[in-house]
Amino acid sequence: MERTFVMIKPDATSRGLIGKVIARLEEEGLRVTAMKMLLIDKATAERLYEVHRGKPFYDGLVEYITSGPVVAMVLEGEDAIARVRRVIGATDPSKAEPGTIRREFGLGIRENVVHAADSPENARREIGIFFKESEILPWKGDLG
Ligand code: FUP
Repeated sequence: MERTFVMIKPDATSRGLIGKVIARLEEEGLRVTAMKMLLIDKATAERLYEVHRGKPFYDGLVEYITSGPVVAMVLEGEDAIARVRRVIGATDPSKAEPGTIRREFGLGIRENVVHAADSPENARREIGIFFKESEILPWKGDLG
C-alpha cells in the first residue's frame, strides 16, 4: 500500500472545486486518510517548492500558493503516487490528457488546480511538512 500527498490549490478552492477534485480522486479508488484546509505561510511554501528555488517561475509560484486556502491531503491505495499523477494530468492544463483534472478545470500552468507528489521520497517529505503521523488514519483497505 502506498501513500501520496495531494493538495488542492487556491485557484480551485476559490472556484468551489474542492468537492469535484476529491470526487475524482475517490472515483479512482483512492482513500483519503488525512485532510486539512489551511493558508500556507511563505516559509512552508518555500519548503514545499524548494526544488524549484531559483527557477523563473519560483517567486510567482510561492506568491500564488500563499494567496488563498489550500486543502492538503494524504491519499492511500495501491500504486497511489502514479495513479494520482495520471488522474491529475500534465502540469500545463492545455497539454493534459482529456478527462484529467487539470485538463478539465485548470486555468494555466500555475493555476492548475492540484499538486501531487511525484515520487515516494517526495510523498514522504511533503506529507511530513503538513501532517504529524498521528493525524493520518490507519489504512482500512481499498474503497468499495
Ligand atoms: P507538477 O509536478 O506537474 O505539479 O509540476 P512541476 O513540479 O514541474 O511544477 C510545480 C509547480 O510549479 C506547478 F504546479 C506550477 C508551477 N510552474 C509554473 O508556474 N510555471 C512553469 O513553467 C512550471 C511550473
